[in-house]
This record gives sequence, structure tokens and C-alpha cells, in this order.
Amino acid sequence: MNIKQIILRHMKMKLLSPFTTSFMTLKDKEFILIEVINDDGLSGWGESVALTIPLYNEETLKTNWHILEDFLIPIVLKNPISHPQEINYIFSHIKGNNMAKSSIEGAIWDLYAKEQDIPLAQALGGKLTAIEVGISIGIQENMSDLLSLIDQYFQEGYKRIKLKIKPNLDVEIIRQVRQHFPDISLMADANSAYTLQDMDRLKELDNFNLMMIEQPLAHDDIIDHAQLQKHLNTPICLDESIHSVEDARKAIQLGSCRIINIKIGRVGGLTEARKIHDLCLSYNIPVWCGGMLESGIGRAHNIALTTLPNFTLPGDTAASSRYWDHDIILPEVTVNKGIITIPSLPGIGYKVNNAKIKELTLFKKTYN
Ligand code: OSB
Ligand code: MG
Repeated sequence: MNIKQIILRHMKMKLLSPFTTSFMTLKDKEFILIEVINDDGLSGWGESVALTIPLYNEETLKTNWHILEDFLIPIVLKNPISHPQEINYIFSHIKGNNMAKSSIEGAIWDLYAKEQDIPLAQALGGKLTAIEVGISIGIQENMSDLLSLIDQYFQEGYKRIKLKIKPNLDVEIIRQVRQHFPDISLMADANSAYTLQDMDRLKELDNFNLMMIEQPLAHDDIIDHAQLQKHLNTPICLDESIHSVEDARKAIQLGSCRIINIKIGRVGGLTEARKIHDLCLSYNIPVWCGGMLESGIGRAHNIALTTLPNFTLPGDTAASSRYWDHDIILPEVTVNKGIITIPSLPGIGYKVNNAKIKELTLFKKTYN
């Protein structure tokens, strides 16, 4: 590969409706787009999923910009790269900052697949031609809003519904949802809002036939989760706590979870995400692909990753229209009866909408 130029863009996209978790309410999504350009003028695209405030993890849009500009971009422009799998290694002396690493690694994977003239899914070794997806619903102001949203998404065909919970907005809500929808595939995501002191409350969730409970305890914990899993029938799925294949191995061996949510950004890129996928397959731990309210570019990476065989549970990769008035890719991501058909164009499989990107760019900087 011969990468000649890299462009960072600070983007701002308005969400169609605010998204509330146990830690924040988001109305606009600000993020960095990364474009890597080779000497033939071919572009690969990646997206940083870091939020503007360090509430999900420690990274932010600004820390990502700093790490990209001062460390990662110079490394990519200086070092010969023959395959995107090498990026993981050439970044390995830089500690942490996984979302920054992932954003540029993803762009290089896209460029590589385009140079090979194959879809990114195929470059990753994915075989599926269609994937099943679910949807993540934020905390709502009242029960009737929540019930009608669930009904709408269920009618649209999403294969499972994920509800955000936090202390006092949990058992009663799940109970009422279960009364109205006894048979839907349902799960809850706490975004680390509980501690082991809440054991009794969390055990009550065992009554509602949830597919799993996602990240109930601290963002950096795998010890207490193992303790909790011993007392819960509902499988624990880890999100925030897993940053690498080594984290995944330790969590599995400790019994801290029975399912893992793989987010490409959180684990430092597609190469590491695939390693976690392979490890989980060998341990019989199912995985699914999480989301960070990505634009179409990050979404396309999630879709490509999900074509690997151990993504047996529906992920959070909903349609573009669930988030945006207009997405920045063409065509937009559509979900038909809960299914996304894998695109067959080279690379991420969708064209970028250059006019839309220009319109939504707050700031842009070129490096060569
Ligand atoms: O915990 O999965 C999460 C969004 C922002 C931060 C963390 C999470 C989420 C979601 C949204 O659940 C999933 C999506 O992209 O639709
Ligand atoms: Mg989560």
C-alpha cells in the first residue's frame, strides 16, 4: 500500500431523536472522519466513535484528534504497510487510545479492500451475505413512549430489542415491557450503572427471560462481574470492560460473562475485533456487534465485521433512518424484516456522499 495523504474532518450530525443512556443524553453526534488516500487517488474511510465527553470510556473527540495528528498519522505516513493487519503491531507501543487507533486502521482496511477490488467483508474473511440486526432504545420520558417505540421497531422486524436501564428505571420498566410483549427477544444495557450492592435488584431481572444483561457493573471491572454471574441466571454480556483479546480471554476464564459485545472502536480496530471473535468462537461464547450511534461509514464497518461466523446474536446496527435525516453514504443502510443485505461494492460497500460530508464538516485538516 502507498498512503500519500490523510484528511481528518470534524463532523456534526443531528440525531433525529435524543439518545439517553445511564450516563448521558446525546442530541448531536460529533465525531472525526478519517480519509486515507493512496498514490492512485483511491480513498479509504474510517470513523472515530469517541464521544465529545469521556462518559462511555476515557477517550474524546479531541483526545482522538491529538493522538491521530501527533502520533498515529506520522506512523502511517512513515512506515511501509503491505496489509492492514500490520497496523495493530506498528501502533502497539502507543498505549490505549483504542478508538483513535481503530478509526485510522478502519480507513486503511477500507483502502486495502478497494485496492484488491473486493468487499471489506470478504477481506476480513466474512462469508455471510445477510445479517440479522436488533435495535438499541434509549431511556424514554414515559412508559407509553417506550411501549410505542418498541411496538414500532418490532413491527419493522428488528430481531431483538435492547433497552437502556439504570437504578430505579429498571425492574418495573422491564416488567411492564414484558407484560405487553411476552415473546420478543429482549435485553437490557446498564452501561455500568450498578455495583455488587445492587445484587438483589439485578437478580429480580432473572424473572423476565432476558437474552442477556449488558455491562451491569463498573466499566473497568471483570472481577465483580464474575461474582455477579454466579448469582444470575441471565447471561452477562460485557461491553465497556473488553478492550482486547487478552481482556476477553481473562473475562471468559474468570466466568465474568457468557456473551461479548464487540465494538471495533473500543478494541482498537478490525484486526483485534476479529481476534476476539475467533477466541470467543473457540470458547463457545457468542458475540454480537455493538454500536456507538455511528454515521454510515462506521456502520458499514460494523456490517462487514458481522459477516464473520460467530456473530450469532443480532447486533445494534440499525438502519440509517433510525438515526439521521440523511446519512453520509449512498445508498443508506436499510433494514428489511430485521435483515441487512451485505453490499457487494469494493471496500465498505457504500459510496460516500461527498456533498453531505462537505455540508456537515465543521473543520478539516490535511496531512502528507
Ligand atoms: O453501550 O452500547 C452502548 C451508544 C452510545 C454509547 C454506548 C452504547 C450505545 C448504544 C447505541 O447502545 C447503539 C447504536 O449504535 O444504536
Ligand atoms: Mg453497551
